[in-house]
Amino acid sequence: MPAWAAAVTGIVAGAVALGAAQIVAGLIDPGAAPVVAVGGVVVDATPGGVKEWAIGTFGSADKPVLLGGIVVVLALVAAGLGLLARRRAAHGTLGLALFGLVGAAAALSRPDAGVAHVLPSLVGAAGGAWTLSRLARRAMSTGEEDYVAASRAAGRESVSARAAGLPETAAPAAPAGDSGHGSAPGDDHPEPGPAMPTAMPAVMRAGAEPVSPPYAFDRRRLLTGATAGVVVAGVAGLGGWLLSGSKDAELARRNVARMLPRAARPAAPIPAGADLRIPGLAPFVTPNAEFYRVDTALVVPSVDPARWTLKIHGLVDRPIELTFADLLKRPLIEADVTLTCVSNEVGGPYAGNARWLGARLADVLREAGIRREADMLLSVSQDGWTSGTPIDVVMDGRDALLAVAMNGEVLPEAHGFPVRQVVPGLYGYVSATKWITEIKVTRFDQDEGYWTPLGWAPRGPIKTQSRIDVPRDGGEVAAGRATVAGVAWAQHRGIDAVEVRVDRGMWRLARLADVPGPDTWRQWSIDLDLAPGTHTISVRATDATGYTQTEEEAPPAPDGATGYHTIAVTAR
Ligand SMILES: Nc1nc2c(c(=O)[nH]1)N[C@H]1C(S)=C(S)[C@@H](COP(=O)(O)O)O[C@H]1N2
Ligand SMILES: [Mo]
Repeated sequence: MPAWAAAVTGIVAGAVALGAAQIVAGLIDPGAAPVVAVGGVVVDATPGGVKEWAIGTFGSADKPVLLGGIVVVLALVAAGLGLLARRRAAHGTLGLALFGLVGAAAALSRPDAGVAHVLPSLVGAAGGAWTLSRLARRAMSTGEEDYVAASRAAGRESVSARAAGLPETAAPAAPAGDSGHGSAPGDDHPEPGPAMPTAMPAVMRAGAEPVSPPYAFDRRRLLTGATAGVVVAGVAGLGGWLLSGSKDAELARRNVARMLPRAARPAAPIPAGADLRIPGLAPFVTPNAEFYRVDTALVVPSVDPARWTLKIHGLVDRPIELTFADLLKRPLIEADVTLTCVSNEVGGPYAGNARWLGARLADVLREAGIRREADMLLSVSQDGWTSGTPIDVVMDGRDALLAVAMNGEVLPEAHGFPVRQVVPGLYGYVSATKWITEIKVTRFDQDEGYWTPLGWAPRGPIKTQSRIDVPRDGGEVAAGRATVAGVAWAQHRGIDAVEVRVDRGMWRLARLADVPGPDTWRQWSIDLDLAPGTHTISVRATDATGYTQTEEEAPPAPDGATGYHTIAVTAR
């Protein structure tokens, strides 16, 4: 078999392996799929800086990019296995078995794994090994089968295979790869005629010298087999994807939608003047579908609210375990809170504002009785991710919530269904645990949240920031009057002023939109006269403590970016 053909058998076997694994994972848990499990291990093992670089470079496409990268690497390895198997079939099987074990080990190592999580990888490896040997045999068996047929024909009719009009590939000397095979594709099992012997080739029974079967490579048979393999892999992969789709979770979300009580303390209506409705400016309320998403979960953890519990333990007088029904029985409050990610660059998109409905975290903690020495809540998500939140912040009266709804809808799966934390004023990595299942009351000198050992600050208060949304950086405007607008935030302190300057000139005060309280971002706008030419426009905000943003530029790590958002526009 030529090398390229061996590589093709390897790649197709790899595809079948992944497809088979996917469909088994679809039945068990999408997180048990080997690519996802290995991806998860890679994410957790990747240094923080690289992760942040990935989030910064690929944005919300970071997960598809990683999964795509893993698939490319796997394809190369699979091609290599095909080449190995060309030398010795056992090597291919061994290689696939090894990969099955790696996938199984990765799946088992995930924090939410059960023993069944090894199955997708093992079934996949078995399917891959079978495909590899099958394909290799198929690509090389033409000669054998035709030889058999020819021998039978010879035995019966005493004529040579050639004279009987059999394909040229029957001849041992047929040029590899270019055998004008005459049969139709898929005609791999010629029906024996009624008179044909069904056991040994006639030539052998006739006592002719045993000739080793004339193996020959048949490109067409390889390609039809490979196509079939790719189709099987595709169908299996798609089936697995559909199976693992969020059908259960969607159903659960609909059930929860019926259970959701009204807020015991509804939020005041959002002031009409909160949204300046300027095209291109982020709307005051971010629609759920447009809300930024940042997390380490390659597949969204699916949590059954009927089985969900929240354990609160550690430095408490009375450990408690709440069910979802328990949570909904509590008085729920509504709060408008803007979430922000610490990895947001100045001017970046990782901020969003929503109306959350949830139980007060402080009340729940008071029932558990927090010990004096405790200063941190280590909240744990279903998928093992953790976040360390300062207790004093949660207990100071702000609307720190165990949230169950977002903008009047049950929490979307990607945003933490069924329950997540929301704490105004803290970056998401130290507060906004999605798919939360556990809170360990502990101390900063004893425990660390997920990102802290990766170089991020243990505590993450949100820094005062402002952003220009309109006009777009690098865009063009008509010379003369131009509206410049954006958002500014300093959660739980509130924004008191926003200033804008053009070409490093004088700072001018922008007009501020209304806000329902200090926990959301605040829109602003200003009309400027822009002479023809290219200009830079900068913005800075002052919060209600009187602090004005620093011009000093700092990267997101370790505790949030600083500096003025500055854009360039050309007026024509
Ligand atoms: N379980 C879990 N919760 C998580 C994270 C995560 O990786 N896993 N990321 C946090 C970070 S860094 C941020 S900024 C917010 C983002 O919330 P969103 O995706 O709903 O916008 O979720 C937080 N909650
Ligand atoms: Mo974040």
